[in-house]
Formats: sequence, C-alpha cells, structure tokens
Amino acid sequence: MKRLTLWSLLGLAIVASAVFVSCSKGGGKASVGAADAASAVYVAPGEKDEFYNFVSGGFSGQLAVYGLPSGRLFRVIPVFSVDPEKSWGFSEETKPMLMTSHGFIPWDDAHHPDMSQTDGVPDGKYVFINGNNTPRIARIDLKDFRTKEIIELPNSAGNHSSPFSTQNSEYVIAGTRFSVPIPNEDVSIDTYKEKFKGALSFIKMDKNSGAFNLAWQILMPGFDYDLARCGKGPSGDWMFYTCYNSEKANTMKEINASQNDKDFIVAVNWKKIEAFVAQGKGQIITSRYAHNVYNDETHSATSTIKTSVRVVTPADVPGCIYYIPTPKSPHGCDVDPSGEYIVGGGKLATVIPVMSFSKMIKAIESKAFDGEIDGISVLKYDACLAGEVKNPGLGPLHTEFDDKGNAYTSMFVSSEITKWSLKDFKVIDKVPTYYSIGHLCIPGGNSKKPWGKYVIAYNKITKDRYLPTGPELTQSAQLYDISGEKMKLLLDFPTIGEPHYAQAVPADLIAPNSTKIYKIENNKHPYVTRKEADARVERKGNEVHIYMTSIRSHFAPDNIEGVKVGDKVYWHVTNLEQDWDVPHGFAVLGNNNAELLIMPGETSTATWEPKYAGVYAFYCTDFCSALHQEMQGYVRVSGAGSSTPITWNNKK
Ligand code: RUQ
Ligand code: CUA
Repeated sequence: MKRLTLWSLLGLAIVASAVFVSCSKGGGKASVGAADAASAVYVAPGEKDEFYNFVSGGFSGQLAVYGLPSGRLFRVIPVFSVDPEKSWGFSEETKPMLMTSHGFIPWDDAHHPDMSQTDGVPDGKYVFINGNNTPRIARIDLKDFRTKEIIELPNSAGNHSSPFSTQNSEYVIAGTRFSVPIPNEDVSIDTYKEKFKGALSFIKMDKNSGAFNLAWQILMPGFDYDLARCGKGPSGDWMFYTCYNSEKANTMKEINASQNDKDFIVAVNWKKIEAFVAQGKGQIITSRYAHNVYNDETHSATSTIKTSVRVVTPADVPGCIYYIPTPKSPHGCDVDPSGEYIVGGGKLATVIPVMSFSKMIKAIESKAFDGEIDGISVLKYDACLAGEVKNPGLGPLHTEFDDKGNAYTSMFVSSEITKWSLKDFKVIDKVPTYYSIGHLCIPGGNSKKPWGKYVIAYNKITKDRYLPTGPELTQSAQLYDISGEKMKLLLDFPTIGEPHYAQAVPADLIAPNSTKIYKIENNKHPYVTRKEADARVERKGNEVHIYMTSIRSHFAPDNIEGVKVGDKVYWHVTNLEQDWDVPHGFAVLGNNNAELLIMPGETSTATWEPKYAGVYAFYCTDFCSALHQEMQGYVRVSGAGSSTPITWNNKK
C-alpha cells in the first residue's frame, strides 16, 4: 500500500512535467504584462540593484552573487572548487584552503548558503555554505567576498543538512545525509543497523573574528539527516533537522527507505547540550579533519589537521533530543518568523505538515510519547501538529516566509510555488515555475524579519525556456513579485551550476562595508615587496624566488636571467596599486597551474617549473590601463648545468 502510494506519486510527477512541457508555449510567458514586468526588474544603466542574492552553485562548488531585481551576475566566489580566473586553489596562498584529511580536494557540491545573524536577522557579515561530498563548511567574508575559512567535518558523509546558523550565529550547525560507521572502519555494509550512526555537528563561531571551532557532535541513530533550521525567538535554543530512512535501509533506499508512513523532524536543544558539554560530558574520540584559515594580513591560508572531537550520544544528554513524526520522507524543515511553526516538506506527501513549537514543549512536559528509538523519545504526531496545509500541490520541498504572515512552499513535482497563510494554513495562491523548482528564497525569508517583496524560484530543469546549448540547458532562477495578494512572474535568469538554496539581503547591509583595497603597509606576506626598489630575485638551491611588483603598466623586474631547467620558480607578485578596482594579472608561458589575479596591496604566488631552455614571456592578464599590452617581460631559462648568473634589470 505504502509502496503503491510512492509509485503513483512518481507516475504523477511524470504526467505533471509532461503537462507543463506541452502547455509551456503560451503559459510560460510572464504572467503580468511584459512591459510591466520589464519595468519592475529594470535597473537603469548606472543604477544599482536593491538586493544582493547569494546563490549556491551546486555541483560547481562555488557561490554566485546576483543583483535583484535585475538578475545580473556580479561575481562567482570560489569556495570548494579551483578557479583559474582567481587562481583559487592554484596560487601557493590558496592551495591550503582546499586541503582535507583526504588530501587536496579541488571540488565539492555546495547547496545551502546561510547568512550570519544578529537577533534572528541576517547581518550581512558572512555567508556560510556546505560542501556535501567531502563534508566541509566554508565561511565567506562579505567585506571582500572571499572564502576565509573551511572546516572539514569528521564522522560525516554527505554534509547536506548544513550549514545553518543559530539566531545570533553562536553556532553553525550541520548534519550528515549518509550515516557511516563511527569510528569509520572496515566492516560489512550489512552491519548498517548496528554500527552506522549519523553525526550532527555544532561549529562554534567567534562573534568578533568569525573563527570556527568544531565544538561537539551528536551521534544519532543511522538515519539520513536531510535539512535543518535553527529556531528563533521562543524556539531559539532549539535546532530542527528533518530525517528520512528511519527504516535504516542500506540498499535500494528509493523503495526501502520509503516504507514508513512517517519519518521525523529531530528537535535538538543545543543550549542545554552546550551546558552539558561545558560540564565535560561526552567523550573525546580520535577523528582527523582539516581546518583551513585564510589570513587577511599575510594574504595566505594555512591548513591544520585536527585529531580529535568531542562526541555526545543522546543518552549523555537526557531531555535534549526528541523525534517529531513527519509524513513521507521529509526534506525541507523551515521555521516561521515567530519561531512557533516548523514546516516539514514531505517529498512524497500530499499535505504540508506544520508543527507547533509550543505544543511540542507541552508534549514533552506531559510525556505525550509514542515509544522511543535508540533511547530518543518519539513525540505524538497529533500532540505537536499545528495543522496541515491541504491541497498545496505535489512534492512540497522548502518554505520561506514574507513580512505579512504568509508562507511560500516550493512544489517540486507539480512545478509551482504555493502561497499559504500562517493564520489558517489555507492556500492563497499558486504560480507555476518552469520547471521542477527546488529551493526558493525571499529576502530575509528564513529570518525573524523578512524583507519580503520578491520570491525567487531556483529550478532544476529549464527544458524549453532558453536557447539550447547542447544536451544540457542552463539552470535558472525566476523572480516573482510578492508585494500583492497574487504572485507575479517578472523575470527568468540563468544561474551558474545548479542552484540550490540562496540568501538575499538589502544591498545597504553589505555595500557600504565593501573592501576597496588592501593597505600595502598592512601586508605581512612573507614574500611581500613593498616598493619597486626592493624587487629582486633570490636563488636558494634549486628554488628561485622572484620578488616582483606590479603597477600601471609594468612589472619590476621585467627582465630576468639565470633561471635553469630543474628550478622551481616562485613568482611572488605584489600589486602596489592603492586604487579601487585595479587588479593586475600575471601569467607565464608553460605555467602548469593558472594565472594570478592580484588585488591592490596583495601578494600572490605562482609556482613555475620551466621544462626547456629558452626565453619565455610573461604578461599582465587584466586590462589595467591604456598601456596594459605593454605590461610584459621576459625570463631567460638556461640549461640545467649552465652557469648563467641570476640577474634582473633593476639590478644588473
Ligand atoms: S536540497 S531541492 Cu540539496 Cu537543499 Cu532541497
Ligand atoms: Cu596590469 Cu594589465
């Protein structure tokens, strides 16, 4: 019976998408007059957008920054993947950022940007984002739009329910999608039910510096922990995670993890656990993980391998963890602005269940339990349920909130956004999305005080919406006006990678704090060259260090001799400019990694191992001035045994 429901829903999914394809010719156009829609998103030349929109790149491993309402792409911030444009993962300074306990990993799958918060409101300081595949969390500094820290999460596998901030960014929390043996060891996969556990991780953030510290992990039963949210206001001490596979299946999860009518939302009182942990509860276990930190003064990253972590089991922390039954493999888990409602998105459900925090507390107090699993009490569904949204569409995934008491849920299977009221849980409006919407985002829509105004749909499939580009079409976002009762489609815009979750905040939270230059006098890079007169070349055995400067429109030195085949040449280039928006680039023929793109006042290093004798050109890759094409030089490479002395042209 249960299996039948699953298959019939999947069947409906196929029918639903077929319907949308066939009717998309007429129905796909903007649902307001095209001229109205165009003027609503038009940001005139020279004008600026009202909101920043930070959108995950999914399998690109990066974070993209768009303006709203225009949908213009401003920047792709490299996070977990190498980026030759910005030499991320190629320059000596940034290579340590991609180190893990498994070595250098230049790729990940990034899903959920969340923003640092102050009193439950996004504060424009940092964006956090998860690496799914090799479990990691990154912190991106919105002063200079750079990734400043990446912490690996041990005992985790598929870091999907991550990273979500508590309401004052005391913690950034994460959960594992795949349970694994802890400690991980060589055991038969058939031992899943006994040996596999799901780790929930709590990363403490230092409010001033932003620095991360993996504070503790909870070793939960071997389910799949899917998404998470922190509470706010009255529920601010709690975290909520959805989970599926309460069947603890380890094969054919498509069927075997869909047997139970209900899975769970896990409610975790992190504040109480913090107090338990402060008393020394739990156990320190050996676990290897990398912690990578980028230093703003040395413009360089370091990677440190940590070797232990504190873990607690639910039995160590009584009264802190409960299961709330939730129908049909829940996915999204979203908390409304008041902190009272927790909305589960059952991928295969036909209703949207809304849980009540205050009822949950009463259910805990009155012990309204429905058994327990591995020592964790299961609360009664009805005792926690605030209500169900009926007939919302098919395949509810994620919910965001506006500033007027409404919720907006993405419906993957029926490709629509459903707007419903938090007062009576009645559906108010539905609009189609093109197609298969995953996440959605409203400015501040996961916070205590949403700014509202727009909802953005992030779609998995675009089929016929764009010019074809071979077998894969662009992924895309769609912008809707939500200022009135009815949602109005305004704009489609393509995205990089696959967009999952996103954050949007007013531009004035971020723009005034944007870094313009790095002060050269604060540059503590060990190979900095602060003025042209100090530019030089030093040989240390077979290492050659070139202390180079760049300023419009030349390098110093720009003629270098005495490099030999077999040398390892380090180009340490300092950009002496102290003007906004004047980077210089550096590229040399035969370089096996990437160019450098060096910001004003910064030092970056490219490593080069020339293979043949000859004279090689190098040049600036960033069109920096009228004489940019003149910004070039030569390096002479002599044979391995030659005795050509090291010389350079500002010292000959
Ligand atoms: S997920 S489409 Cu990776 Cu956030 Cu729901
Ligand atoms: Cu410097 Cu072009």
